[in-house]
Amino acid sequence: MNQLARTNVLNLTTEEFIHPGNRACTGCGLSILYRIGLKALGRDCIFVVPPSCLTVMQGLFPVAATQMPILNCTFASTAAIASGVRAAVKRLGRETQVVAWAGDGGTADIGIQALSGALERCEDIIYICYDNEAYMNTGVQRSGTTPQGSLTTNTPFSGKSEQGKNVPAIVAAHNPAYLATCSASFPLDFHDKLLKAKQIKGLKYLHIQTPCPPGWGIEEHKTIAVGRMAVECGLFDLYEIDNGRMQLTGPSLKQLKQERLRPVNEYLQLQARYKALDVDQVAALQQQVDRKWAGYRQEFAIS
Ligand SMILES: Cc1ncc(C[n+]2csc(CCOP(=O)(O)OP(=O)(O)O)c2C)c(N)n1
Ligand code: SF4
Ligand SMILES: [Mg+2]
Repeated sequence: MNQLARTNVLNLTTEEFIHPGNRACTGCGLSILYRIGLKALGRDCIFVVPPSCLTVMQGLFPVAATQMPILNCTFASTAAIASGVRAAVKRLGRETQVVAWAGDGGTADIGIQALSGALERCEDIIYICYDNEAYMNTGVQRSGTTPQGSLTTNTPFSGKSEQGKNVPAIVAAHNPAYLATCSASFPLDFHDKLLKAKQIKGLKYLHIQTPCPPGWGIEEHKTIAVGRMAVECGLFDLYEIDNGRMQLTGPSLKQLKQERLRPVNEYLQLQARYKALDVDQVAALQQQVDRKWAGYRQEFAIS
C-alpha cells in the first residue's frame, strides 16, 4: 500500500456505521471485519447481500444493525443485482458505492457465474467475499473453499477429500481492476485496501479469510490469533493485484525475508476441524507451503 497514509487505531474514525449489538456468535471474525470495513466505505453506499451469516448479523428491518441500505438477493444473483443497482445509481448521476458482500458459498459456488459475468463486463462495483471456509449459517457444510482434510458436517470422517478452490486466482484470471486478499485478523489492512478500492473504477474484488469459532472448532478468544497464524505460517497470503501486477502486502511482504515461517502444524493443531489429518498429510501440506514460498522468494528476488 503506497497511495494512502496507513490507518492505525489512533486515526481510525470513531464514527460507527452499525448499531451496538448484532446476532453474530461470540468471537466471530466477520463481525470485526464488517465493523471496520464500513468505516472505510462510509455512508454513501448500498450493499447487495445473499443469504449468509452476514444477513443474520445485519438483521431484518426494522431491527437492522447496519445504518446503510441493504438489498438482500438470491445466492446466484449477487453480482448481477449489484451491476443493476450500479447502473441505476449512475443513471441518477450519483457516486454511491455499490458493494456486493457475500460468503464463500455465495461466491465460490453458487454465485460464481454472476461474478464471472460482472468481471467480464468490468462493472464498477466492489465485491467482497468473506471466506469462513464453509457454509456456516446453515450448520457448517463444506463449500468450494473448504480446505482439503477439513471436517464439516457433510464431509467423510477423514475430512474433505478435494482441494479448496483458489477463488482469488479465478478472479485474477478475469483481469479485474483491483484484487486484494485480506484477513479478519488484520482488519486495518482490509480497511486501507478498501480505501484504495474506492478510488478505482471497474470491478474491485477483496477476498478475506474470516475465522469462525463454531465452524473451525476454535475457542472464541482465539479468533484473531488463529487468523494471524494462517498468515504467519504462509498458508493464507496477503497480496494485491493492481494494474495486473501482484505484490505481497503487510505481514506477508515482511515474511519474504524470513528463511523459515511458522510450521503449519501450529495453525492446524488449534482447530478441531483438522483433527482427522494424519502426520503424512500435515507433512505434505508443509511441503506445499514451502514450495509456494520458495517460488515467492524467487519471483520477488529475495534469496
Ligand atoms: C438457493 C439457496 N440455497 C440454499 C440456501 C440456504 N442457505 C442460506 S445461508 C447458506 C450458507 C451460505 O454460506 P456462505 O455463503 O459461505 O456464507 P456463511 O453462512 O458461511 O456466512 C445456505 C446454504 C438458500 N438460502 N438459498
Ligand atoms: S457461524 Fe461463524 S461466521 Fe457465522 S456468525 Fe457464527 S462465528 Fe460468525
Ligand atoms: Mg461461508
